[in-house]
Amino acid sequence: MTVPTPTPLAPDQQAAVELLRSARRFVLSGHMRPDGDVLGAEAALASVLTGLGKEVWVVNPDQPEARYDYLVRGFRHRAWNGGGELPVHDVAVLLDFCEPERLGALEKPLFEAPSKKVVVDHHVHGGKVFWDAAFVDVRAAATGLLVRRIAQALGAKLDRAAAHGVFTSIVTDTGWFKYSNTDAESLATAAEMVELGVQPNEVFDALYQKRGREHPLHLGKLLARTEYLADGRLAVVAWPLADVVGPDHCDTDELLDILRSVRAVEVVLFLRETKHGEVKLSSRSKTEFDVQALCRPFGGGGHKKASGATIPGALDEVRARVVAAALAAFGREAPTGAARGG
Ligand SMILES: [Mn+2]
Repeated sequence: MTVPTPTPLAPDQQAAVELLRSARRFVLSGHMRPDGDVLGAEAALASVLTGLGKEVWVVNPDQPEARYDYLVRGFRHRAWNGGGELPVHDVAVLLDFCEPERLGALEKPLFEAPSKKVVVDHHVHGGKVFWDAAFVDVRAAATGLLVRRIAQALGAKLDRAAAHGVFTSIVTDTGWFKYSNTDAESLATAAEMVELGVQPNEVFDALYQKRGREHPLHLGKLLARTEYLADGRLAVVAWPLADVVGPDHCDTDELLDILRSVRAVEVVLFLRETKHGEVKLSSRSKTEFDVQALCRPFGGGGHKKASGATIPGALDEVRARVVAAALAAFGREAPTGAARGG
Protein backbone atom coordinates (compact mmCIF):
# COMPACT_ATOMS: atom_id res chain seq x y z
CA MET A 1 0.00 0.00 0.00
CA THR A 2 1.31 3.46 -0.83
CA VAL A 3 0.57 6.36 1.45
CA PRO A 4 0.20 9.60 -0.51
CA THR A 5 2.55 12.14 1.06
CA PRO A 6 3.58 15.51 -0.29
CA THR A 7 7.13 15.44 -1.67
CA PRO A 8 9.70 16.83 -1.80
CA LEU A 9 10.23 18.38 1.61
CA ALA A 10 10.21 22.18 1.93
CA PRO A 11 13.61 23.68 2.91
CA ASP A 12 12.46 24.36 6.48
CA GLN A 13 11.20 20.77 6.80
CA GLN A 14 14.52 19.49 5.47
CA ALA A 15 16.35 21.63 8.05
CA ALA A 16 14.19 20.13 10.82
CA VAL A 17 14.97 16.59 9.63
CA GLU A 18 18.71 17.36 9.56
CA LEU A 19 18.61 18.71 13.15
CA LEU A 20 16.85 15.53 14.27
CA ARG A 21 19.39 13.43 12.38
CA SER A 22 22.49 15.16 13.75
CA ALA A 23 21.61 15.90 17.41
CA ARG A 24 22.03 13.36 20.20
CA ARG A 25 19.94 14.40 23.22
CA PHE A 26 16.27 15.35 22.90
CA VAL A 27 13.39 16.69 24.93
CA LEU A 28 9.96 16.29 23.32
CA SER A 29 7.11 18.48 24.58
CA GLY A 30 3.46 19.01 23.75
CA HIS A 31 0.86 21.58 24.73
CA MET A 32 -0.94 21.82 28.09
CA ARG A 33 -3.46 19.06 28.79
CA PRO A 34 -1.76 16.75 26.28
CA ASP A 35 -4.27 14.99 24.00
CA GLY A 36 -4.10 11.95 21.77
CA ASP A 37 -2.29 13.80 18.99
CA VAL A 38 0.39 15.18 21.34
CA LEU A 39 1.00 11.88 23.12
CA GLY A 40 0.75 9.85 19.91
CA ALA A 41 3.25 12.09 18.11
CA GLU A 42 5.56 11.98 21.15
CA ALA A 43 5.34 8.18 21.37
CA ALA A 44 6.13 7.83 17.68
CA LEU A 45 9.00 10.33 17.60
CA ALA A 46 10.49 9.04 20.87
CA SER A 47 10.50 5.54 19.45
CA VAL A 48 12.04 6.64 16.14
CA LEU A 49 14.79 8.71 17.80
CA THR A 50 15.56 6.04 20.42
CA GLY A 51 15.83 3.51 17.59
CA LEU A 52 18.48 5.75 16.02
CA GLY A 53 20.51 5.54 19.26
CA LYS A 54 19.54 8.93 20.66
CA GLU A 55 18.68 9.95 24.23
CA VAL A 56 15.05 11.00 24.58
CA TRP A 57 12.98 12.48 27.38
CA VAL A 58 9.34 13.50 26.99
CA VAL A 59 8.46 16.44 29.24
CA ASN A 60 4.90 17.76 29.16
CA PRO A 61 3.35 20.68 31.04
CA ASP A 62 0.66 18.39 32.51
CA GLN A 63 0.33 14.75 33.53
CA PRO A 64 -1.46 12.80 30.76
CA GLU A 65 -4.84 11.25 31.51
CA ALA A 66 -4.65 7.60 32.58
CA ARG A 67 -6.39 6.41 29.42
CA TYR A 68 -3.22 7.21 27.46
CA ASP A 69 -1.09 4.89 29.61
CA TYR A 70 -0.64 2.45 26.72
CA LEU A 71 1.36 5.19 24.95
CA VAL A 72 3.09 6.82 27.91
CA ARG A 73 4.63 3.58 29.24
CA GLY A 74 6.60 3.37 25.98
CA PHE A 75 8.79 6.42 26.70
CA ARG A 76 10.59 8.22 29.54
CA HIS A 77 8.07 10.81 30.69
CA ARG A 78 8.02 13.65 33.17
CA ALA A 79 5.23 16.09 33.86
CA TRP A 80 6.72 19.52 34.56
CA ASN A 81 5.74 20.48 38.10
CA GLY A 82 7.90 23.56 38.28
CA GLY A 83 10.67 21.91 40.29
CA GLY A 84 14.00 20.39 39.42
CA GLU A 85 15.79 20.84 36.14
CA LEU A 86 15.05 19.85 32.59
CA PRO A 87 17.09 16.96 31.21
CA VAL A 88 20.19 18.26 29.42
CA HIS A 89 19.36 18.27 25.72
CA ASP A 90 20.62 19.53 22.36
CA VAL A 91 17.23 19.84 20.67
CA ALA A 92 13.73 20.47 22.05
CA VAL A 93 10.98 19.26 19.73
CA LEU A 94 7.64 21.01 20.22
CA LEU A 95 4.78 18.88 18.96
CA ASP A 96 1.23 19.89 17.99
CA PHE A 97 1.43 23.61 18.83
CA CYS A 98 3.28 26.68 17.64
CA GLU A 99 2.51 29.28 20.33
CA PRO A 100 5.05 29.07 23.20
CA GLU A 101 2.38 30.09 25.78
CA ARG A 102 0.73 26.73 25.25
CA LEU A 103 3.61 25.23 27.24
CA GLY A 104 2.27 26.84 30.42
CA ALA A 105 4.83 26.75 33.25
CA LEU A 106 7.20 24.75 31.03
CA GLU A 107 7.67 27.69 28.63
CA LYS A 108 10.25 29.53 30.75
CA PRO A 109 12.66 26.66 31.56
CA LEU A 110 12.43 25.25 28.05
CA PHE A 111 13.25 28.56 26.40
CA GLU A 112 15.99 29.30 28.91
CA ALA A 113 17.68 26.03 27.95
CA PRO A 114 20.37 26.61 25.31
CA SER A 115 18.86 24.00 22.97
CA LYS A 116 17.75 24.32 19.35
CA LYS A 117 13.98 24.44 18.98
CA VAL A 118 12.18 22.38 16.35
CA VAL A 119 8.43 22.75 15.83
CA VAL A 120 6.43 19.84 14.38
CA ASP A 121 2.86 21.03 13.93
CA HIS A 122 -0.26 21.40 11.81
CA HIS A 123 -1.79 24.52 13.37
CA VAL A 124 -1.89 27.92 11.67
CA HIS A 125 0.85 30.12 13.12
CA GLY A 126 -0.06 33.72 13.88
CA GLY A 127 2.83 34.97 16.01
CA LYS A 128 6.50 35.54 15.43
CA VAL A 129 8.93 32.82 14.41
CA PHE A 130 10.83 31.53 17.46
CA TRP A 131 12.15 28.20 16.18
CA ASP A 132 15.40 27.07 14.58
CA ALA A 133 13.58 24.75 12.19
CA ALA A 134 9.98 23.72 11.63
CA PHE A 135 8.25 20.72 10.09
CA VAL A 136 4.85 22.30 9.59
CA ASP A 137 1.98 21.44 7.26
CA VAL A 138 -1.35 23.06 8.10
CA ARG A 139 -3.14 20.65 5.75
CA ALA A 140 -1.98 17.57 7.66
CA ALA A 141 -4.83 15.98 9.62
CA ALA A 142 -2.64 15.23 12.65
CA THR A 143 0.85 15.94 13.98
CA GLY A 144 1.39 12.18 14.17
CA LEU A 145 1.25 12.09 10.35
CA LEU A 146 4.11 14.59 10.24
CA VAL A 147 6.15 12.35 12.55
CA ARG A 148 5.56 9.49 10.11
CA ARG A 149 6.81 11.72 7.26
CA ILE A 150 9.86 12.62 9.37
CA ALA A 151 10.58 8.93 10.04
CA GLN A 152 10.40 8.33 6.31
CA ALA A 153 12.83 11.20 5.63
CA LEU A 154 15.19 9.78 8.26
CA GLY A 155 14.96 6.35 6.68
CA ALA A 156 13.67 4.98 10.02
CA LYS A 157 11.16 2.15 10.27
CA LEU A 158 8.23 2.48 12.68
CA ASP A 159 8.00 -0.19 15.36
CA ARG A 160 4.81 -1.26 17.13
CA ALA A 161 5.03 1.50 19.76
CA ALA A 162 5.50 4.15 17.08
CA ALA A 163 2.62 2.69 15.09
CA HIS A 164 0.32 2.97 18.13
CA GLY A 165 1.40 6.58 18.48
CA VAL A 166 0.74 7.52 14.86
CA PHE A 167 -2.57 5.63 14.85
CA THR A 168 -3.73 7.36 18.05
CA SER A 169 -2.81 10.78 16.63
CA ILE A 170 -4.81 10.13 13.47
CA VAL A 171 -7.96 8.76 15.09
CA THR A 172 -8.15 11.38 17.83
CA ASP A 173 -7.58 14.36 15.51
CA THR A 174 -9.94 13.11 12.79
CA GLY A 175 -12.60 11.98 15.31
CA TRP A 176 -12.13 8.42 14.01
CA PHE A 177 -12.32 9.66 10.40
CA LYS A 178 -15.49 11.75 10.86
CA TYR A 179 -14.08 15.28 10.55
CA SER A 180 -13.44 17.21 7.35
CA ASN A 181 -9.65 16.88 7.78
CA THR A 182 -9.89 13.14 7.05
CA ASP A 183 -7.97 12.54 3.83
CA ALA A 184 -6.21 9.83 1.84
CA GLU A 185 -3.00 10.21 3.86
CA SER A 186 -4.76 9.73 7.21
CA LEU A 187 -6.73 6.69 6.00
CA ALA A 188 -3.81 5.03 4.21
CA THR A 189 -1.43 5.70 7.10
CA ALA A 190 -3.94 4.23 9.57
CA ALA A 191 -4.07 1.08 7.43
CA GLU A 192 -0.27 0.98 7.38
CA MET A 193 -0.23 1.20 11.22
CA VAL A 194 -2.68 -1.73 11.40
CA GLU A 195 -0.27 -3.72 9.24
CA LEU A 196 2.42 -2.85 11.79
CA GLY A 197 0.39 -4.44 14.59
CA VAL A 198 -2.19 -1.90 15.80
CA GLN A 199 -5.60 -3.35 16.73
CA PRO A 200 -8.06 -0.44 16.24
CA ASN A 201 -10.65 -1.86 18.66
CA GLU A 202 -8.02 -2.14 21.42
CA VAL A 203 -7.12 1.54 20.98
CA PHE A 204 -10.82 2.47 20.96
CA ASP A 205 -11.45 0.44 24.14
CA ALA A 206 -8.48 2.01 25.93
CA LEU A 207 -9.61 5.54 25.04
CA TYR A 208 -13.39 5.35 25.38
CA GLN A 209 -14.54 2.16 27.14
CA LYS A 210 -12.90 2.41 30.54
CA ARG A 211 -14.48 5.47 32.09
CA GLY A 212 -15.78 5.96 35.59
CA ARG A 213 -19.52 5.68 36.24
CA GLU A 214 -19.67 9.44 36.91
CA HIS A 215 -18.74 10.23 33.33
CA PRO A 216 -22.18 10.04 31.64
CA LEU A 217 -23.84 11.81 34.60
CA HIS A 218 -21.32 14.62 34.35
CA LEU A 219 -21.78 14.86 30.59
CA GLY A 220 -25.53 15.07 31.19
CA LYS A 221 -25.04 17.98 33.58
CA LEU A 222 -22.93 19.81 31.04
CA LEU A 223 -25.39 19.20 28.20
CA ALA A 224 -28.23 20.50 30.38
CA ARG A 225 -26.47 23.88 30.26
CA THR A 226 -26.80 24.16 26.46
CA GLU A 227 -28.16 27.41 25.09
CA TYR A 228 -29.17 27.78 21.43
CA LEU A 229 -28.71 31.21 19.85
CA ALA A 230 -28.96 32.70 16.33
CA ASP A 231 -31.98 30.57 15.38
CA GLY A 232 -30.22 27.50 16.71
CA ARG A 233 -27.15 27.94 14.49
CA LEU A 234 -25.00 28.58 17.59
CA ALA A 235 -24.85 26.25 20.61
CA VAL A 236 -23.14 27.50 23.76
CA VAL A 237 -22.20 25.75 26.99
CA ALA A 238 -20.65 27.78 29.81
CA TRP A 239 -19.24 25.73 32.68
CA PRO A 240 -18.50 27.54 35.96
CA LEU A 241 -15.61 26.56 38.19
CA ALA A 242 -17.99 25.44 40.95
CA ASP A 243 -19.17 22.58 38.72
CA VAL A 244 -15.74 21.48 37.56
CA VAL A 245 -14.77 17.98 38.60
CA GLY A 246 -11.72 15.87 37.76
CA PRO A 247 -10.37 16.11 34.22
CA ASP A 248 -11.16 12.45 33.53
CA HIS A 249 -14.86 13.23 33.77
CA CYS A 250 -14.78 15.63 30.86
CA ASP A 251 -14.11 14.80 27.25
CA THR A 252 -14.51 18.12 25.47
CA ASP A 253 -14.61 16.47 22.04
CA GLU A 254 -17.48 14.25 23.07
CA LEU A 255 -19.57 17.18 24.29
CA LEU A 256 -18.80 19.20 21.16
CA ASP A 257 -19.62 16.20 18.93
CA ILE A 258 -23.07 15.77 20.50
CA LEU A 259 -23.97 19.46 20.09
CA ARG A 260 -22.59 19.58 16.56
CA SER A 261 -24.83 16.62 15.64
CA VAL A 262 -27.93 18.84 15.90
CA ARG A 263 -29.09 19.65 12.36
CA ALA A 264 -29.37 23.41 12.72
CA VAL A 265 -26.19 23.86 14.74
CA GLU A 266 -23.26 25.24 12.75
CA VAL A 267 -20.98 26.43 15.53
CA VAL A 268 -20.44 25.12 19.07
CA LEU A 269 -18.78 27.12 21.83
CA PHE A 270 -17.69 25.45 25.05
CA LEU A 271 -16.50 27.86 27.73
CA ARG A 272 -14.92 26.33 30.77
CA GLU A 273 -13.76 28.32 33.79
CA THR A 274 -10.34 26.78 34.53
CA LYS A 275 -9.53 29.01 37.49
CA HIS A 276 -10.83 32.29 38.87
CA GLY A 277 -10.38 34.92 36.20
CA GLU A 278 -9.58 32.51 33.37
CA VAL A 279 -11.80 30.79 30.82
CA LYS A 280 -10.84 28.15 28.27
CA LEU A 281 -12.80 28.36 25.03
CA SER A 282 -13.16 25.38 22.69
CA SER A 283 -14.99 25.98 19.43
CA ARG A 284 -16.04 23.82 16.51
CA SER A 285 -17.66 24.59 13.17
CA LYS A 286 -19.32 22.27 10.71
CA THR A 287 -19.78 24.90 7.97
CA GLU A 288 -17.60 27.56 6.36
CA PHE A 289 -17.80 29.55 9.61
CA ASP A 290 -14.14 30.08 10.54
CA VAL A 291 -13.69 29.46 14.28
CA GLN A 292 -9.97 30.15 14.03
CA ALA A 293 -10.82 33.72 12.95
CA LEU A 294 -13.25 33.84 15.90
CA CYS A 295 -10.58 32.74 18.41
CA ARG A 296 -7.71 34.84 17.04
CA PRO A 297 -8.77 38.21 18.59
CA PHE A 298 -9.03 36.41 21.94
CA GLY A 299 -5.41 35.33 21.72
CA GLY A 300 -6.15 31.80 20.53
CA GLY A 301 -6.08 29.87 17.29
CA GLY A 302 -6.03 26.43 15.76
CA HIS A 303 -7.83 25.29 12.65
CA LYS A 304 -10.77 26.72 10.64
CA LYS A 305 -13.14 24.08 12.02
CA ALA A 306 -11.60 23.50 15.45
CA SER A 307 -10.01 26.22 17.54
CA GLY A 308 -9.51 27.34 21.09
CA ALA A 309 -8.33 30.15 23.31
CA THR A 310 -7.52 30.80 26.94
CA ILE A 311 -9.17 34.08 27.85
CA PRO A 312 -8.70 36.14 31.02
CA GLY A 313 -11.91 37.34 32.68
CA ALA A 314 -14.96 36.15 34.57
CA LEU A 315 -17.04 33.44 32.93
CA ASP A 316 -20.17 35.57 32.32
CA GLU A 317 -18.19 38.45 30.92
CA VAL A 318 -16.03 36.25 28.64
CA ARG A 319 -19.12 34.36 27.49
CA ALA A 320 -20.82 37.64 26.55
CA ARG A 321 -17.81 38.85 24.54
CA VAL A 322 -17.30 35.57 22.67
CA VAL A 323 -21.00 35.15 21.90
CA ALA A 324 -21.19 38.75 20.64
CA ALA A 325 -18.23 38.10 18.34
CA ALA A 326 -19.82 34.90 17.02
CA LEU A 327 -23.17 36.60 16.42
CA ALA A 328 -21.41 39.47 14.61
CA ALA A 329 -19.60 36.94 12.40
CA PHE A 330 -22.92 35.24 11.56
CA GLY A 331 -24.32 38.68 10.69
CA ARG A 332 -21.48 39.32 8.22
CA GLU A 333 -22.03 36.01 6.41
CA ALA A 334 -23.92 35.96 3.12
CA PRO A 335 -27.34 34.37 3.67
CA THR A 336 -27.33 30.77 2.50
CA GLY A 337 -31.13 30.75 2.13
CA ALA A 338 -32.80 27.47 1.25
CA ALA A 339 -29.59 25.49 1.62
CA ARG A 340 -29.97 25.51 5.38
CA GLY A 341 -32.19 22.98 7.09
CA GLY A 342 -34.21 23.64 10.23
MN1 LIG B 1 -3.27 18.02 16.51
